[in-house]
Amino acid sequence: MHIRDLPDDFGTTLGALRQGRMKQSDLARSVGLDGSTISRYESGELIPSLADAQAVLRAIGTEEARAYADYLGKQWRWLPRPAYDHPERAVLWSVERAVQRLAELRESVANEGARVQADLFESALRREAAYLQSLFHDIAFFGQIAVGKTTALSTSTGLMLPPAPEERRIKRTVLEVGGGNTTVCEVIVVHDPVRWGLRVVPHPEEEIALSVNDICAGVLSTRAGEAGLDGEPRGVPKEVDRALRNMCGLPKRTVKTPEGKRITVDPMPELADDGKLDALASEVFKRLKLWQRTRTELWYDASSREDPARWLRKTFADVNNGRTADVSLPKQIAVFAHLPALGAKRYKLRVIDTKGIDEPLADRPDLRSYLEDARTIPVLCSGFTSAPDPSILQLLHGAVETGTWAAVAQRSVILMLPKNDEALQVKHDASGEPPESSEEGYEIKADKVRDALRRIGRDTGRDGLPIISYDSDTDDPKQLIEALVNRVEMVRAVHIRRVEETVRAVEALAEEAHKIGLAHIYARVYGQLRAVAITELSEPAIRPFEKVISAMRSLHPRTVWASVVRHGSWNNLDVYHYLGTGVAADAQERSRVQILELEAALGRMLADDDFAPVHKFLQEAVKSVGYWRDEFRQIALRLGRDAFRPALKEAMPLWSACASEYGRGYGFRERVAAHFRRWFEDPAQSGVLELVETALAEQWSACFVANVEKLIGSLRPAPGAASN
Ligand SMILES: Nc1nc2c(ncn2[C@@H]2O[C@H](COP(=O)(O)OP(=O)(O)O)[C@@H](O)[C@H]2O)c(=O)[nH]1
Ligand SMILES: [Mg+2]
Repeated sequence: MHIRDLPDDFGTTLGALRQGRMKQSDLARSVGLDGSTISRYESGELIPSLADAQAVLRAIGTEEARAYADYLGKQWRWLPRPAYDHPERAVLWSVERAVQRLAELRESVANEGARVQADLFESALRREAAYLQSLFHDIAFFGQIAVGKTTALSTSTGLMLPPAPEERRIKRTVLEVGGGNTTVCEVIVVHDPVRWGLRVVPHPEEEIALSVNDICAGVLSTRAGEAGLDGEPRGVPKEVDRALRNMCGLPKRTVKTPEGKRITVDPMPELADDGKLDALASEVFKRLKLWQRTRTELWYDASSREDPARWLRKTFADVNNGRTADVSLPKQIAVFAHLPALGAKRYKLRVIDTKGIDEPLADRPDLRSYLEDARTIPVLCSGFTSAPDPSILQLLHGAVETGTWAAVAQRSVILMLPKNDEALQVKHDASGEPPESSEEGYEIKADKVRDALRRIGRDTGRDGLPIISYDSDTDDPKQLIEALVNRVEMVRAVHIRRVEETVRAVEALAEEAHKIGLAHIYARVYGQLRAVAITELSEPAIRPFEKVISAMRSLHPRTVWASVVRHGSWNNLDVYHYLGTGVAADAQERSRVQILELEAALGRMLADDDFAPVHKFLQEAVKSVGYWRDEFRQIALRLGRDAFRPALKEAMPLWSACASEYGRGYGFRERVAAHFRRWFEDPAQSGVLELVETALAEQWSACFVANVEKLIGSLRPAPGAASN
C-alpha cells in the first residue's frame, strides 16, 4: 500500500483553518481526542494519521477545511504532491489523473500506435507539469547604460528609502544610480521577509590581475602618447576602474588649479617612474590586498537601530565602489530586502539588474541566456526618445535568427523610460501635433516601437508584446510591478492551456483507442506526413566561425583586446558563445524548410473538417514538433560552444599572435580577425569542423527525425487496411 505522508506544514495549516472558529480543546473533544492533542498537532510535535487528520478537519466544518481534507486524501503517484497553496494545484491534479489514465490505457490496449501516442502525451504532460510545479521566475531588466534601468527597478520593487518631504522619488533608490557606468556588476534583488543584506560573488583573482594590467597599461600609454588599439588606449570600463582604484587606494581626484580650472589628478603614473608595466601592475595588485578581501556576506544588524534601507543603500554603494576593506571586486551582488511588492504573490521572484549594455552590437551570453530562459520575463528597456534602442533590436534580431523569437516574444515586455517631459516632446506622425498628455505621448511612441518590431520579427502578429512607458519620477510604480508580475501569470497561463489541451487529447485517445472507425483517418494522416521530406538537413549555410570573425572586426577594439587576453572568454565578445550561436543559426537555416513543410502538412489537416476526429492528436503533434525543434536548436548551440573549446583553449600560438598585434598601429582588429580566420581554415581544424557537421546531422536524426518518424510510424495502417 502506498503511504501518504502528511505535508510538513500540516500543523500550521490546521492552525490557520481552526483559528477564529473553534478552541483547540473543543475541537479535540468533538472528535474524541485528548484535550491537548490539537495543540500538539499544530505545533508539529505530534503527527496524526491521515484518517485522524481528516476527521479533525471535517469537524472544523468549514468549506476550506473540507477542501484541505480532500487534498490530503488524494494520492499523487506520478507527480510530486504540490503544496496546498500552490496556485496551479488543480491543474497539476488533472495532469496526475491524465498520466494515470495513460498508464491504464497502455495496459489495456494492444495497439502499438495508441501506445506511441500515449508516450507522446505523457512526456508533454510531464514537461508542462514540471514547468508549473516550480514557482521560481526571474524578471530581468536589460538595456543600455544610463537609460534608467536601476531607477525603474528600484522604484517599482519598492527598494527605496523611506519617503522624505521635498525629496524626489528618483533620489530615494536604495541601489546606486547615476549618469551611466554606475553599477559594477549584475545585481539580483530578492524579497526577504526577515533579513536585509548583500551576498557578493567576487571576481576570480586572475580576472582582477588582467584588469589591473589593462588599467596600468592604459595609464602608461596615455603618458607615452601611444594608442595601441586602433586609436584607443587599453583600459577597463569606468565602473571597474573606479572600484579597483578605490580598492588599492589610488583613486583619481578632481582638483582646482589656482586659475580655478578643474583638472583630474591620477596618482598612478607617479608609481611608475621607470615606465615599466610589469612593475606598476604588480605594485597596484599588491595594494589591492586581496588576501584580506574574503568577506562575501553583509547583513543588517537590527540592534544598530539604523533604518535598514539606509543601511543597505550605504553598504551597497560601498561594495559597488570598492570601498569595503574586506570585500573583493564583485562579479555579482544579491540584495536581500523586505519587498512586499514581490512577496505578495506566491511566486518566488528574483528581479535582475543585468549589467548595462555598453556595446550595443555585442551578443552577450548572459543576456542571451536570460532572454531564452523559459522562466524569465525579459524587460527590454529603452530610453524614451530613442526607443527602440539598437541594443534591444539587436537582441531580438538574434532571437529571430536562432529561431527563438516566438518564445521570447511570448515572455518579454518592452519598457520605455521617459525622463522629465520627454513624453510631451514626441509628435503625431501625420499632423506633426504634440500630444496633450504624457499618456498620449506614450501611445504615439508605442506605435512607433510596434512598427519597428514588426520589421524584425516576421511573425509578431499574434505575439503582442506589451509595450509599457514608465516615468520613474512620476508614474505609479505599483502599476509597473503589477504589469510585470502579470506577465509571469500570462506565461504560466500559456502552459496551463497546453496542459488542458493535452488532457483533452488524452481523454479523446482513451475513448478512441478501442474504436476501429478512426483507423482510416489515421491512415490518411500517415499518408500526408509520410510525404514530407525531413530526413536530411539542407546544405550548410553559414560557417560556424563567420559570426565570431565579423564580431571581431566590428566590436570596440578594447573589447577585442579583453577577449584575446582572456583566451576568448569575455562577456562582450565571448568567442565560444559566438561559435554556439553560429552553429545554432546554421542549424536553424538548414532545418527551416523541413520544419515548415511538416508544420504546413499538420496545419492543412487541422484546417480540414474531414480530420476533425483526430484534431486533438494533431494539435499535440504540432506542439511536440515545436518542442523537438527547440531541443535541436539548443543542442546545436551547445555543440558550437563546446566543440572548439578544447582546441582553442590550447591554441597558445593563436592567442599570443593576436595579443602581439597590440601597438602595431591601426588595423588591430582586422589583424586579429585574420589570425582567427587562418586558424579556423587551417587543415588542422578541419577535423573539428567535420566533427561539428557530423554531430549536427546526427543530432538532427536523433532528436528530430527519430521522434517524428516514431510518431508517424505509430499511425501506419495495419496490413490490409486501406490508405491513400
Ligand atoms: N528625470 C528623471 N531622471 C531619471 C529617471 N529615471 C532615471 N533617471 C536618471 O537617469 C540616470 C541614469 O539612471 P540609472 O537608473 O542609473 O540608469 P541605468 O544605467 O540604466 O541603471 C540617473 O541619474 C537617474 O537619476 C526619470 O524617470 N526621470
Ligand atoms: Mg544601473
